[in-house]
Amino acid sequence: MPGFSFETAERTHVGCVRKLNEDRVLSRPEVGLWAVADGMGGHQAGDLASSMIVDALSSIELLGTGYAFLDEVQESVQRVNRTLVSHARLSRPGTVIGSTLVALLIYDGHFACLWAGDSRVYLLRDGRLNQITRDHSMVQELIDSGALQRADAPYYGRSNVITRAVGVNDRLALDIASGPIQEGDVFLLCSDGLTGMMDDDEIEAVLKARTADDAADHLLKVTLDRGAKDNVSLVLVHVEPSVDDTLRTARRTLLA
Ligand SMILES: [Mn+2]
Repeated sequence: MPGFSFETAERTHVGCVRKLNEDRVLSRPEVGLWAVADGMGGHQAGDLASSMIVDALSSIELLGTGYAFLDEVQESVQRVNRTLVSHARLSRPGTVIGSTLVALLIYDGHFACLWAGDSRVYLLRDGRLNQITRDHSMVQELIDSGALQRADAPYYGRSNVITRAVGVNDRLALDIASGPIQEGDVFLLCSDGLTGMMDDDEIEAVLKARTADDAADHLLKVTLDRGAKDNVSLVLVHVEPSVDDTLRTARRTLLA
């Protein structure tokens, strides 16, 4: 099994309209863990929710197996969920202190994404961009039921209504998607502040042509140039051969 290394870039910006950035990003290439959380609730509550998630994921240690790693991430998120739900109960009735979450874990040649809400993970592989996550949103439910055409989704008025989030219910179901990684893979984690301003084809074109840092700058710039109505956050992870493997190959080539 060849080793992999990761070139990563992350950006988070308040946007052009909002006063507060309630998004949070996490990038821990040394552990193989990245995340985007998009908080909601106003009065600093959304800010609190997304910060608590990212703080919890910041303290996870590298564990012995992929399953243990995934379990630990899930348990951390569930703990935050319980804390937020009880916090909201002690507040004014109707108070919501919630956040979306997308997390990407990479361990021993495999990835796992877990998520709640409408933040997304995309994978660019072999020149094609695919959305790995499936939004927990009103729009996605209407598309699934056949009541709304995907092409009409950008014009649907309640595009920001989500159907699942961390901190909203006692029971939180996190969806999970997983698979093997390969050299050249590019993962993009992002909040709806990006996907609300750029479509998938545009994002694909940017990811294909640029390094992680360059692509991150460009995606943020386009979003801001178009008036970024929401906070915008993104994390890019380029999967590359490990430095050790590259040196070994080079040495073999020299000796040959
Ligand atoms: Mn948002």
